Amino acid sequence: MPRTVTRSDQWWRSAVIYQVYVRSFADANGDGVGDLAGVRERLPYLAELGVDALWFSPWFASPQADAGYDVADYRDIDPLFGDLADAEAVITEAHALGLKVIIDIVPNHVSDQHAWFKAAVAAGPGSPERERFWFRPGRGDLPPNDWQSVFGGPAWTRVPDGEWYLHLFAPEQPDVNWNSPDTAAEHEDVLRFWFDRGADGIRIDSATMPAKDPDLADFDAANPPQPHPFIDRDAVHDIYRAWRTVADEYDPPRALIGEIWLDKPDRLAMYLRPDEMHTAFNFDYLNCAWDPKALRHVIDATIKAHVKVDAPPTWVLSNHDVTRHVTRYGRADSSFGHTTRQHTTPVDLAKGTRRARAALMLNLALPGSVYLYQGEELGLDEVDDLPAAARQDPIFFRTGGQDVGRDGCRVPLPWSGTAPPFGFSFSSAGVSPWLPQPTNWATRTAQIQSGDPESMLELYRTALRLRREHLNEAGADLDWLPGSAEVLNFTRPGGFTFLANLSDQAVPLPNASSAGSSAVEVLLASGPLTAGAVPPDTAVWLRTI
Ligand code: TEU
Repeated sequence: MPRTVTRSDQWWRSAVIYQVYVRSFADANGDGVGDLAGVRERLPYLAELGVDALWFSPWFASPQADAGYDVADYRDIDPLFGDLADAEAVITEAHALGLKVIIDIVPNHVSDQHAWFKAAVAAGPGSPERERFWFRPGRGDLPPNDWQSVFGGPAWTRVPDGEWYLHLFAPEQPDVNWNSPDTAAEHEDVLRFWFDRGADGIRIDSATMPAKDPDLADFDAANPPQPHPFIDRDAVHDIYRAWRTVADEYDPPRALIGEIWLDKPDRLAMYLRPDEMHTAFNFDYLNCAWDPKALRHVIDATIKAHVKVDAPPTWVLSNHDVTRHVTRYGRADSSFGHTTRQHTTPVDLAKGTRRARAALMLNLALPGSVYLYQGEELGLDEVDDLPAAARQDPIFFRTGGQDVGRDGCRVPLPWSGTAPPFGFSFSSAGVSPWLPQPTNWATRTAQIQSGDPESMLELYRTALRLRREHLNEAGADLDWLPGSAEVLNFTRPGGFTFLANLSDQAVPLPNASSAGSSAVEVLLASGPLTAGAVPPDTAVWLRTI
C-alpha cells in the first residue's frame, strides 16, 4: 500500500529552484560550451548559494538546432555535455548536497534527427511511422494551412516526396502527434528512465501545445478559431494526467512543473488540478512591469487562482527565453513583450539593478516557490550588442533579425578573473565561449562579488538564508497592509513584514508603534536605508516581536 504523502515530499511547494542552462554554466573540457563536468565542479557554489533544487535545461543527445530543445534521444546525453555517467553523477552529487534535480522534458516535438522522424521520412506517405507526426499533403504548392511558427515563418516544411510536416518551432523540431498511442507510451517510458535515475521532477517544455486540432483548420489571425487550434486545448490534460500517474508510482512522488505561457490564471490553474501537474511557472508575473498596482494585481490573481486548486503560487523573473530582468527593469517600459524583444530603448542599469534587488526580496517573501535563472545572482544584464555573426538563436534567423532572439540572456557566466572567458572555461588558453562575454563583466564575477556585502551575490545568499529561517510557513497566507498604493506592504505568518517602495519618494520605515508591536527588527534591506526611511526602489524585510 502506498504510504501517505508528507509535507517534506511536497518540497516543490516552497522550493527555490535554480535553472542551470548547461551550455552557459561552466566549461570543464575547454571547448567553449558548458558541460556536466563543469556543473559537477560548481555544485558546491550552488549549495552555498542556498537554493533547494536545480532545473537543468535539456542535456539530451541533440543536434542543438534550438540549444537542445530539439531532442534526438531522450535516453542519452549530448556528447557536447558529457555522457550518461556524468548525468548520473550530477544527480547523485546534487542529492548529497541536499539539492533536488529537475530535468527538462520536451513533449511537443523532437529533433528531425530523432529515430522516429528519420523513419517517418523514409517510410513515406500513409505509413504508420508518419502517424507519429503531422504529415499532410499541401494545398497546391502551399502548406496545408496558415499556421505560423513561434520562431517566425510558416509552421510547415516539405519533404522530398511532397508531403509537409508541422513544426510549431524550427523546421528541425517536428511536432509529435499525441493521438498516436506510440507517443504516450514512449514518453512515459522516458519519464521512468529518468525517475529511475533519481530525477526528482520534470519541467515540461511548451506544455500547452502538444494537443492539436485534428482538422488542422486555418488559424486566420483576424478571426481566430475557438478553441485555439494548438494552444491550451482540453485534450492536452490527458497527457499530464497519465504522467501524474507515473510520477505517483515513485516514493517520494516525482514533481511535474509546467512551462505554461497563458495569460488566463484560471486556465493555467486547470493544469494544477490534483491529478495533473504540481506547479507551473508564473509568466504573468514575469511579464509584469515594475509597477506597484500591476504587481499587486498579478500577485492577488495568482494566489487566488492557485488556492482554488491547492497548488503553490510561483514567482519567476528570468529564464533562458526572456530579456534579463536587470535590463528590463532599467527600461521605461519594464514589462516583457513576449513576442517582440525590443533591445533598442535606453537602459538605466543602476536603476534596473536597484529594482532587481528589491524584486528578489519580493519574490522570496511571497508565498510559494521561486525560480531563479543562472546569472541573476550575479546581477547580469542582457547582452544587447552581440554581433550578428555571433548570434545562434533560430529566432534571429527565422525573423530575418527583426527579433534579435534570446542569445543575450544566454551568454556564459563570469566566474573569476579580469578578462573573458572569466573562468567559464577552466582552461582559458585560446578558448572562446560559444557567445562572447562583455569585458565589463569583470566587475560581476562570482569571485569578485563573493564576500562583498553590497554585491548582488551576497544579497542572494543572505536572502536565501533568511528565507529559510523566517519564511518557512507553508500555505498561501499573505495580508496586505493599508497604505500608499505605490508601496507593496504585506505580512506573512510568524511576524514577518515585507515592504517595497515603488514610488519616487522615500517612505517611513515601519516602527514598533506603526506596526502595533513592541519591537521591529530589520532583517534585510535591498539597499541603504536613510534615517528611518525606505528610499525609492528599495525593499525591506522586517520581523515584529
Ligand atoms: O519555450 C516555449 C515558448 O513558447 C517560448 O519559446 C517562447 O515562445 C519563445 O522563447 C519566445 O519568447 C520552450 C523553451 O523554453 C524554449 O527555449 C524552446 O526554444 C521552445 O520551448 C521550443 O522547445
